[in-house]
Amino acid sequence: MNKTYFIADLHLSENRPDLTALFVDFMQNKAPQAQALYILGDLFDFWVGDDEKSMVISTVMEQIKSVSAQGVKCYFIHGNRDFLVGKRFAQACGITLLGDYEVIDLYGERTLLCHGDLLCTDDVNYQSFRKKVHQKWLQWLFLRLPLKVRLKIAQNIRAQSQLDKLEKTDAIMDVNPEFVLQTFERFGVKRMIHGHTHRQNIHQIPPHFERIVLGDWGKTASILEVSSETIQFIE
Ligand code: LP5
Ligand code: MN
Repeated sequence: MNKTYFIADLHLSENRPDLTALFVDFMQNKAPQAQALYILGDLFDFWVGDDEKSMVISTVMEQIKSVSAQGVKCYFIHGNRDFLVGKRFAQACGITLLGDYEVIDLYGERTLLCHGDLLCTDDVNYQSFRKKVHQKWLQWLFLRLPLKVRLKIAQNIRAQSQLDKLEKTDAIMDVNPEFVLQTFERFGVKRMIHGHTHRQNIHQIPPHFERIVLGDWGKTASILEVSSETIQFIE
């Protein structure tokens, strides 16, 4: 079928079997109809290394493997929760890891894909945190810690992040409009698709830009379906 799916911010974890069930349903009943599936980050609630094993992780891997074996090209852009997803995971399930920004030809329209966290430039504390944890040497060291220690650190960061967010306004945690315009210009595109802010919407930005924001998953899924004729969210 001539369609492509985009999803992000599922935040899958052992604590939310309902979300894993939604994902399995999507992967079994919808995803196989597509040419390609793009997961734009935060598929997992957090990721501390490709060596972690859990029921959720093996379910997700099986689903991606099966969809990709049915001929659907699967792609992944790292989110702020799962930026440590690595080659071992990707190879094991047949998904291609993309860079932070990726321009694709989407039925004739050059389209920029990203997780969306980089667009939130007003959240200076987050951006400085991001710079630190994206240092290759720090990640190298972190990945060599015992799994238990890594999980503890991740839980501490999650807790601190949740506390910090209470002090931040919605505007600070949204994208910066000027930076968004600069990003359109920088990549020479008129359309971008991202997640992270969870504010599902299709924004038309004068003079001719379009910013499509994926929602997070909860009671229902947020799935963007694009074909040569239509762009729509399906549940
Ligand atoms: O994720 P979300 O939506 O709740 O909030 C994000 C920003 N927070 C984050 C942190 C992630 O939630 C947690 C990532 C876990 C990764 C696993 C392991 C990593 C190990 C690294 C090794 C190299 O991304 C939040 C944004 C929000 O989106 C909206 O955009 O505001 O940003 C923050 O809250 C960042 C804080 O402002 C700074 C965080 C400081 C953490 C300090 C660590 C102290 C813990 C002590 C550890 C022993
Ligand atoms: Mn995110």
